[in-house]
Amino acid sequence: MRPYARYFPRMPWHHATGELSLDKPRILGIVNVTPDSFSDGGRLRSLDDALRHVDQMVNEGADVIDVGGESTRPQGAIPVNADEELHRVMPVIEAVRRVHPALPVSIDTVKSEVARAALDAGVSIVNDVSAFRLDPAMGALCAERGAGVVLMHSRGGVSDMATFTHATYGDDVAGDVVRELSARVAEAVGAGVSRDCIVLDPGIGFSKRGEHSLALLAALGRVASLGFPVLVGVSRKRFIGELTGVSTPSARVAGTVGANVAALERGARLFRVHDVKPNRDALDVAWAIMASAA
Ligand code: HH2
Repeated sequence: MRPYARYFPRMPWHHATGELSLDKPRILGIVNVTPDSFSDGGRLRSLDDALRHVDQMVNEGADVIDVGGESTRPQGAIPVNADEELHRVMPVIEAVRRVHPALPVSIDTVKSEVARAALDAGVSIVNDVSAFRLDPAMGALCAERGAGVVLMHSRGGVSDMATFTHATYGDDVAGDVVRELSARVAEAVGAGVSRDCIVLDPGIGFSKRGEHSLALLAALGRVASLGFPVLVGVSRKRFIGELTGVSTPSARVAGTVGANVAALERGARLFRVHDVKPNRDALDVAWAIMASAA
């Protein structure tokens, strides 16, 4: 088999308002409506700011907009209640749906109450960084609505999942993550979620030290071999700062691009990023090279 043939073609990702073909790298542009996110907290102060940011990401090639109203920042995030989270995300979701009606929107939440309101407002995808661990009602809700779901690997709760509290692995980090993700898939499928709605995410930086994130990215093919499309969220993360010495998260763009291209080559098809343009260009060029060898 030629080197990349196993990655072509991919089945589309089904979600609540249609499907997203995965015959090229797909980008989820991040909209954090949070005062405390680790790299961009408090940046979007008004609805106009958020919409301008969305317009820019769409013009730069984002395929999906991922809206989140609760930070999981490494320095101990402060959990928010559903009312506060809804108060933050719903105006943005409603405005994006109005201005870009054909654009799939995903909601980054661990709460079914928030996911339900977002789906009612036309959101297509539920991105749950706890993979339905923290709210058991998520599975049935996503199944009933035909939502696309991102099941991300993590351990612990919102306030400690991005810390090292639960970062204990055996010799084979990827093996541990694949086993735990498989259990989350079983839970989702058991709740009625269709297999073609599921995307898996290794949870880079979540309950993982730098060495764990690197080992996982290196072995990403093992996550891909579970048979679901793979999404990675490396954007501006701490392990990139450790490798490059760049301490300001927003300056970690080049390191982010490097990690995303390496992930693409190892089977990732979806990329959650803050900086769309540099990632779009790099992933498209890397993909063209891979496709010409397939
Ligand atoms: N990372 C973050 C949040 N949501 N979702 C998925 N599927 N994968 C990820 O890796 C992921 C995610 C954390 O990053 P960010 O949104 O930039 O920061 P914060 O949690 O501080 O808002």
